[in-house]
Order: sequence, then structure tokens, then C-alpha cells
Amino acid sequence: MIQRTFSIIKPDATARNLEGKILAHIQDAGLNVVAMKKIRMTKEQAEGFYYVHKERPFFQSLVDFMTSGPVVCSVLEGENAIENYRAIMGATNPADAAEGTIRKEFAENIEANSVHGSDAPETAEYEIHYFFNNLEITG
Ligand code: YYY
Ligand code: MG
Repeated sequence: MIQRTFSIIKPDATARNLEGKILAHIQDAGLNVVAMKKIRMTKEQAEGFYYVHKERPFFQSLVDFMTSGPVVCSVLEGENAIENYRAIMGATNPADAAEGTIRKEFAENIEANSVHGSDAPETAEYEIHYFFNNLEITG
């Protein structure tokens, strides 16, 4: 099933100029970039994006981190894109991430973990349209 997912290259990765290397992992996995932009999130945008985590102890620190520098937001499309991207991202904590995954190779710690990827079709839908309108997504 051809599916879309939402990706963020996080501030720890843009600070180290890793956009190209991370996009190479993404494209080598057969995922097509159908929309992309570099932005600096506001505090309000980051809070809204991560609202499901608002009661978690790490929420404020996560929002501070996500607004600490530019991020690259993209929409990825391909066969089972959501699962495929989660698989190549690796575990949330890079200490647990499998060899060859983006987080194993690039993440600094559980918070500065280089990439975000949607975890389900409903969250992908919410997240894609949180940052992109349909005119910004190529067909
Ligand atoms: O989907 P994923 O990014 O792998 O993890 P989530 O459990 O959705 O958490 C979102 C985000 O929050 C995670 O990428 C880093 C941060 N975080 C944290 O700083 N400390 C934790 N113990 C758990 C998550
Ligand atoms: Mg998540």
C-alpha cells in the first residue's frame, strides 16, 4: 500500500549539517520526498505538534530542544511508508537503536535523536497537515 508519512530532521542534526546524509538514508530506503521545507518552529508550534506528550515529564525540555534551531520538515511517500520510515529511524533511544539505523548513526541521546517519524496513519495525517497544505505536496 502506497502511504505517506511525516518526517522532521531535528535541530541536533541540522546543527551538524546532516540533512543530506539523513535524506540519503530516506531515499535509499525507497521513500520519495513529496514535500520539504526548513523552518524554525515557534514554541506554540512545537507544543501543538507534540500535544500528545504534554503530560510527560520530558515535554518542556522537548519543546525547548525542538525550537533551539532549524528543522527540515518533509512528507515521505512509498510502500508502507510509516512502518518503513520508523524501521530505518531506529529506536527512540539511540542506545537501543539497531545497527544501520539513522538514530544509531547520528543521534546524540534520547532527546537529541536527529529525526521524527509519524507512528500511525492518524498521526501521519495530523502531522502532515500541521505543516503542509495540499498545494505544497507534489503529486
Ligand atoms: O516517536 P519517537 O520520536 O520515537 O518517540 P516518542 O515516544 O513519540 O517521544 C517523542 C520524542 O520525545 C522523542 O523523539 C524524544 C523525546 N523523548 C525524551 O526526550 N525522553 C523520553 N524519555 C522519551 C521521549
Ligand atoms: Mg512518536
